[in-house]
Amino acid sequence: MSTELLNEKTVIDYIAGRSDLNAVVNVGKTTVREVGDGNLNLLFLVQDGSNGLAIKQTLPYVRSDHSWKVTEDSIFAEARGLEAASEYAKAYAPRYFGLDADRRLIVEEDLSDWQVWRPNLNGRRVNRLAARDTGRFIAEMAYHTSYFGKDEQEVQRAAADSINPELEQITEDLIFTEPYFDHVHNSWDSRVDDQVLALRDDEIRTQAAKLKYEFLTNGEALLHGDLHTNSIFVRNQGAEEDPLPDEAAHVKIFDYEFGFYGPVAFDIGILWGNFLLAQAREFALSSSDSSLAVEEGNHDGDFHAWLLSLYEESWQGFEQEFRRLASHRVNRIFTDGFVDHWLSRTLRYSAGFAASEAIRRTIGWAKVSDIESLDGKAKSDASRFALSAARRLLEGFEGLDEVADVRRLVEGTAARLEKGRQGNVR
Ligand code: SR1
Ligand code: MG
Repeated sequence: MSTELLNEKTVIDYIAGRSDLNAVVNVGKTTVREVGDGNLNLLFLVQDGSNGLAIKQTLPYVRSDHSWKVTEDSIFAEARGLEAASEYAKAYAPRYFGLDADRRLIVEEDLSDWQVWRPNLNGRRVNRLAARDTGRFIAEMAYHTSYFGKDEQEVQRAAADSINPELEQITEDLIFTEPYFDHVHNSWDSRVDDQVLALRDDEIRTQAAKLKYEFLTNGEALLHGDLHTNSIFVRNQGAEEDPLPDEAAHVKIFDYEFGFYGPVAFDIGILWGNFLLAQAREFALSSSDSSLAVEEGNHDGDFHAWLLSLYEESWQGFEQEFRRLASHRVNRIFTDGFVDHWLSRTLRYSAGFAASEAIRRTIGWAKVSDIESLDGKAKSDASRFALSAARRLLEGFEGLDEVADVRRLVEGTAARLEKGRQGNVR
């Protein structure tokens, strides 16, 4: 039986009944808004003018398709992720007020003075050091929940406690299978038919299968599991003469319900896939015949260059932090050479997972506003860019040597498609 869902009125009664929460917000003065735009949850923001709380409750169905039933137990993954992030990557996590297992909800800090990253990217706003700090977040979680930072039995117990099979199944289907077949969840602009149909090919499926198998079998660390740019809050940068200090946290990571023990590269790859989607939008908007104007006050060239730098910035944030942490490793057989090997392998799979994410967000279920908010030719240009770069990453991820290769591949895609704007170049 499903849990009783809260609404904007009953959420106040709920807080009134919990002394730990009504000590934070004054229930006599609160306003409540349901602001969830994820697929699987309600999200209530409760504010009293000075303080706020966010209450996230799982839905028993997909918000946009109530006939698609989903377990409400993903709230336990959410709670595990929030708990781990609060312990290991505190600067980058919302303050966590705990799980109510019976009501299938968690309570966390209200971060409405931060901004969700994707709309900022869509609006061509630069968020300095957000990529670095997301990389650092991934490194903290990777080190502290894996065999690098814990002993073997601890990791194996934590992995067993973190299974999340129903939500993993969603990822397995939506990311790693459906886009490569004819499936009712798929849709796309008919101008990229050629690219979509070209994905239904055994060599491409073999590459997708390698990534799916890695996702299924490499349970090395507790992942976020859905680290796209709508799962990341970024911070107002302040005036140019008064920027956030470099050492302040520039991101807060939320929405942990897809978490499980999987490959660290999956979190990096989902992030990179979304950078690629932002680049696809940028490519479409930079077209001379685009009717969509660049937002006033933004330097197009600066934004473009910054966007291209995000793969390196996030990887360097990740690698530097991981190497710093991994200088103290629990497993003494893990030599420096092994750390180098692990990082190289993680880099390659990150590029592969980036391709999987970009493809599914372009043609599969659960699309993104980077492309969906475009119309006509701009939308098909963005789709073509995303599919073209992703295909090259999918074909070549195993041969990448360094993170700059990812940027070069994206730049090469832009140059190639620019030449063939009028043609049908893949
Ligand atoms: C049914 S949930 C669909 C998608 O939304 C989330 O963002 C995940 O990426 C999932 O695949
Ligand atoms: Mg989510």
